[in-house]
Amino acid sequence: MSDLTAYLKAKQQEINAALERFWDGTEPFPTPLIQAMRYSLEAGGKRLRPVLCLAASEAVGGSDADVMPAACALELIHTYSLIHDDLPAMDDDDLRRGKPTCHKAFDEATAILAGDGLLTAAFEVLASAGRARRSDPLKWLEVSYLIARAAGCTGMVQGQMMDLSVEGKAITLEELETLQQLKTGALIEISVKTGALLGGGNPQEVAALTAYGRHIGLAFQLADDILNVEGKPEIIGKPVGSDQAHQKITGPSLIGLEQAKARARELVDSALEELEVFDMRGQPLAALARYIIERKK
Ligand code: GRG
Repeated sequence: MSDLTAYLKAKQQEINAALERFWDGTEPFPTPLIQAMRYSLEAGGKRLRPVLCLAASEAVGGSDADVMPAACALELIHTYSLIHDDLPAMDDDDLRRGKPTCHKAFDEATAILAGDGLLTAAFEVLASAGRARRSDPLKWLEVSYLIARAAGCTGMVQGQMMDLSVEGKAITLEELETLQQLKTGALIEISVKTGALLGGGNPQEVAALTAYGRHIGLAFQLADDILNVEGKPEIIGKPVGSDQAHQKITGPSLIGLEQAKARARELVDSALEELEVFDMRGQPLAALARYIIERKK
């Protein structure tokens, strides 16, 4: 795990430096909107999605620079989704990443707009990469399309809607996994896939890494649900037990804690099998897959 800790730290620093450059273009507007966007983006997230994007590029022999705009776009989208998810109309949470949620630190209207600003910024970053000198615009067009499909009404936003609409209803494990694949898994899967594509992976490599991403996406949500049962609030940065209090259907509530853990392990094993063709270059992805279910926050 200590190797992974060093790897994560190095990649997080690189990603944070790249994200920092986005604000240069906003200098004429030092408003509460920009402050709220920065507040949430810089609140101490793990940067898991961009790290996965970079690690997938590495696995196929690409560089971090090849994929960095996509990595940044994924974190911008992820942060927007958390701000909106915390709003009173959705989960109504007061704490995120150990700090007051965006609408608590600012106000509701500013938080809605900060989310809108971050989502739009993601596609600005992708389009900027496509129009930069020496870039292949079609490659960035394809990646923008794939990310839009994974984030919007055919992916994460659809999953969030399904999550709201099943409240209080009985659903099967299969239905729960479909919902969770969209809500959380789609963005994780596309993080890995875009890394593989932009890093120059061949079709077989892209397919294997996409399957890896799908497995760890589901495992990640299960791990999150498990942490909501037995995590430590001081480490997670928010209270635990909220799923049970809201009678939310989760892996642990549907099949029990031990079965949910076993399912998460099974998913990670399937993800690891997809990495067998990647030799040493797939090691960071293997460590990340294990980390997803071993993490404490
Ligand atoms: C509001 C459109 C819209 C979508 C929200 C992803 C999501 C959909 C809501 C988040 C709800 C939630 C807590 C889901 C569990 C999985 C998850 C996304 C956890 C947070 O991601 P981490 O652990 O967060 O990567 P950090 O803070 O490390 O970036």
